[in-house]
Amino acid sequence: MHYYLITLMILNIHASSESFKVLQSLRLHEYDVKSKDELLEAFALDICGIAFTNKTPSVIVNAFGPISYCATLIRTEAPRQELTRQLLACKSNIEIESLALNSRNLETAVRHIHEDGLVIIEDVVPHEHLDILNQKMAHDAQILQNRGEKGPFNYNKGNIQQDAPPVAKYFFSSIFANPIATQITSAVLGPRPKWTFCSANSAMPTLSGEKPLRQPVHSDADFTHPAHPFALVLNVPLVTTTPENGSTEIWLGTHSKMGAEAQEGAHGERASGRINEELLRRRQEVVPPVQPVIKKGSIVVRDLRLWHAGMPNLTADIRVMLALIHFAPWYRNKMRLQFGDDIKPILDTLEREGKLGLEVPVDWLNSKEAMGSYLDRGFGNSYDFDQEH
Ligand SMILES: O=C(O)CCC(=O)C(=O)O
Ligand SMILES: [Fe+2]
Repeated sequence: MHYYLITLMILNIHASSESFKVLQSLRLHEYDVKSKDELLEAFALDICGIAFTNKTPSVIVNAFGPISYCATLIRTEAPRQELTRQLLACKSNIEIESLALNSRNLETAVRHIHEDGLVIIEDVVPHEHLDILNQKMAHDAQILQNRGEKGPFNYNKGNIQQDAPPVAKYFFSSIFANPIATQITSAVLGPRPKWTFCSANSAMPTLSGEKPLRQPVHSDADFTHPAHPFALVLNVPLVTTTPENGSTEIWLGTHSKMGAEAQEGAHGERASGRINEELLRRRQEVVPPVQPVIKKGSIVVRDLRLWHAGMPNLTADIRVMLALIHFAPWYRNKMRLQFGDDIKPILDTLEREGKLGLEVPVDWLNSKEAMGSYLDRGFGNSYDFDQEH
């Protein structure tokens, strides 16, 4: 249909007034219009409309040529504005979703993960998706904070562990199965990393009358672990993070220096994985910690072993940061995700189209049930990231 309309439009654009009449008499279309300009506008509207009502990226990409060819023929203001809006919306979606790093950039990312234990990839997640998730999760964070002592807080009550709502409405593959993130984790950990942790940390605004509290510097790998990469955390802040709203303090290069012997606090305790103070003092003299500004739309890839600390949020707005973990394919961790079953077709489609690139062990719940239980999970250190020995 698209090609048919385009062909007719081209014939009509170039038709002389004589042959325009002949073309009309052939009744090749159903538009009831009088002038050539009106007819061309009708063709242009349908060509653009067909592209945008079919929401498949491949169709939209293929339609960019015809759209740019015929858009100038749309004279009415309302559809012109709608076309601009649709084009701007797919700018981020198509560019980002079909993106992969070239080999030089992938090498840079892999090098930084090996050398520093962390790399930040900017502009890889559409802001519209982050905004939708942020609205819901900031609201949920408040609910969890209100549980006080019984809530899933990490080290202190200013940092809440919380899952994203595990149903299709909030499952954006641009976030949860981001192709660039998977490209990087696969390059470091091996093909088809296992995604078995899907949660978030929320730095809460300091309550009135309370002191802003920071977490102790810690490693999330609070157990005896391999001395080579085995797990990478994907941190996706839902808003730009800064030292003011609690950007995580990170200690670059500490992932490969020491293991569990540097830590205090047994696994399972609320405050496990704390790095020994003397070791921190020594490391600070070599490479002091940093609290980077991380632009909204970025994904941070962090070695699970890296020393870091959640920091106080001094603003009035909650800072939610997703934390997904990809484990190496050979790593024998038994964790499984719990998702609502309306996410299954999304993952199946990604897999069928070769876009998933991950093993995703899931216990499927009825989606209603999933929405009823996702806020009842544990604090961060209650999860066991160790493997079978
Ligand atoms: O929220 C953050 O910035 C980091 C939190 C964290 O590291 C943790 O709770 O283990
Ligand atoms: Fe942590």
